[in-house]
Amino acid sequence: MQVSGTLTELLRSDCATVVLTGAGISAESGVPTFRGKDGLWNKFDPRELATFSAFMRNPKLVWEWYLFRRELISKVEPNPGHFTLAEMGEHLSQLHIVTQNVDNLHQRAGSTNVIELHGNIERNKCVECNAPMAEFEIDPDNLPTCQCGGRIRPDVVWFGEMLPEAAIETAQQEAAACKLFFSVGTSAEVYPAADLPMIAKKNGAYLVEVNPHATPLTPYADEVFAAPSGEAMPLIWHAVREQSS
Ligand code: BJW
Ligand code: ZN
Repeated sequence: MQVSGTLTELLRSDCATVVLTGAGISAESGVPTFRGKDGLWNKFDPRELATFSAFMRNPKLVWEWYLFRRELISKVEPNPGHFTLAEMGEHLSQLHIVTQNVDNLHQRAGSTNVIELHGNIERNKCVECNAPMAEFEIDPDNLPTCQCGGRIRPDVVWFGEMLPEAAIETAQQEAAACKLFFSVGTSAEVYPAADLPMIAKKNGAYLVEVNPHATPLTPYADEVFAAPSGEAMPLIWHAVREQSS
């Protein structure tokens, strides 16, 4: 794996940089991805688990699925991909992390100001009034309700639902304004997140993809690291730091 001079120069110039992450960045921590051979959607049907109508039809089933994943996520640790991004954030004044992940691992690695496009699995909210509910322990046989009477659901974005307005608007603005855009560990198949790299590219940004497998974005990338993010991100950052010293 080689890091180009263009990429190290861009990072050294402290230019506006956006990093879009997906499930692949957490794969090396032991969090399953969604698509592909070992992906969650290979074993579980998203129409029964990741839509609002599925939740209203069978809240117990959907909650059991989210409780299982909460438990799994609570037991894993951030990996070198997350830690490298956190370290980059300490040195680069205009680094923006935009994640599709709901697992909190960027924050646990030390990144601040992470834009969460698809919510956070640790939070709950009311289906009626959107009020947050802090209680973490949920009993699937005795599901809680809000003061308003609405059902409590995980605060994540399901298919067919709008993304949090401020999060997607800020991400789109940062994508349009950046000079360097990284797409890390995402299949780039789910919209509107999948538009962000192309927004950046159309506005002149240098597009870098980090993913062991090709995606619909690969032909448009200026530089591709066909490797796990836990290896590629430290390598890239090391090349920048080495040049600076
Ligand atoms: C590694 C690695 C390693 C492995 N290192 N890499 C326009 C066109 C077509 C369709 C639509 C459109 N606009 C909207 C839609 C509909 C839909 C959509 O995009 N569908 C597509 C599937 C076709 N989008 C929506 O419904 C969104 N809402 C919306 O647009 O509202 C407006 C609207 C409403 C109604 C109609 C029209 C418009 C909402 C999307 C919500 C997505 N929710 C989920 C679940 C979140 C909660 C939960 O966790 O349970 O979000 S689905 C799932 O996919 C999750 C992810 O965030 C998201 C993206 O997946 P991601 O992160 O890319 O993971 P994978 O598994 O796909 O890929 C992992 C990658 O990692 C792979 O490439 C590996 O190779 C790689 N990898 N190891 C680096 N070590
Ligand atoms: Zn309510």
